[in-house]
Amino acid sequence: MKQIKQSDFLGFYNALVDGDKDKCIQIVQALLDEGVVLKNIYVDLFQKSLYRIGKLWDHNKLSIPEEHLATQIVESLIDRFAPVGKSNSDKKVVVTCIDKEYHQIGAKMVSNIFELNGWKSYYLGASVPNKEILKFVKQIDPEIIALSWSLYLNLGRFLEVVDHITRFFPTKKILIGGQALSENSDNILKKYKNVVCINSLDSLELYIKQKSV
Ligand code: B12
Repeated sequence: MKQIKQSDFLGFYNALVDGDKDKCIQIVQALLDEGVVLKNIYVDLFQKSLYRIGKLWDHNKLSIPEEHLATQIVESLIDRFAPVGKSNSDKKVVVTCIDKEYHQIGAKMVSNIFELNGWKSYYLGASVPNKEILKFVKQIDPEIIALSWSLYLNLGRFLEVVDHITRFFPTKKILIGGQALSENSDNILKKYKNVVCINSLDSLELYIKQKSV
């Protein structure tokens, strides 16, 4: 699989920090033309850049508007280069962020990875209230509910959603991913036999392929 060179990463990263959307588009298009797959673009270009930008922002080396601009550019690139017409099975997934969780880019990538693998994905984006998630799951009846959890402070709300889905839909799988998982919350989730924690798009793709056969 074709990898992204450090020089391409730096070119993209600098353009992103400068807010140069056109240059970002050109770089992504060129990489896709060279045969780099979308998953690598997501992780080795977008995610890597945003994690760096998060650090700069955290250390007050980047203003809030500059961070927001970079975030908006990345989101627009994900939409611009999204897979289309890939869904070819009756398998369904609902991908969502929980209430008060505004980090939606990871979830958007997850949704697109499902679509690239033929699934019908219902991507709901940021901050969906608990009872609305439950109603929607009842309406759509998906095989999987994928929850994205970035902000550790949302732990209480997050466990409430997991608890309710488990209680009302005990046969459904709940996939969980996002940066808050690394804070030892795997342990908290052990008691839920229907929950699968996944910490990378590579592992997600493997999991989807197993579920698709
Ligand atoms: C952009 C951003 C925002 C934007 C988000 C806008 C948007 N449209 O998404 C805004 C401005 C809203 C925001 C707000 C805040 N943010 Co913020 N934000 C970020 C930033 C810079 C990038 C996030 C991002 O998109 N990363 C790139 C994506 C691709 O990475 P990812 O989310 O990890 O997703 C990958 C994997 O985790 C996985 N994955 C994710 N979800 C799922 C789900 C499943 C099912 C699976 C299988 C996999 C999976 O797949 C993805 C691809 O590999 C990060 C920095 C960072 N380190 O990420 C901080 C960061 C996430 N934010 C943080 C904080 C603290 C906040 C605020 C509290 C700041 C404040 N004081 O107001 C608020 C909270 C808002 C809220 N209630 O949610 C912290 C979170 C710390 C923590 N873990 O608790 C971070 C880490 C910054 C930091 N260094 O401190 N933020």
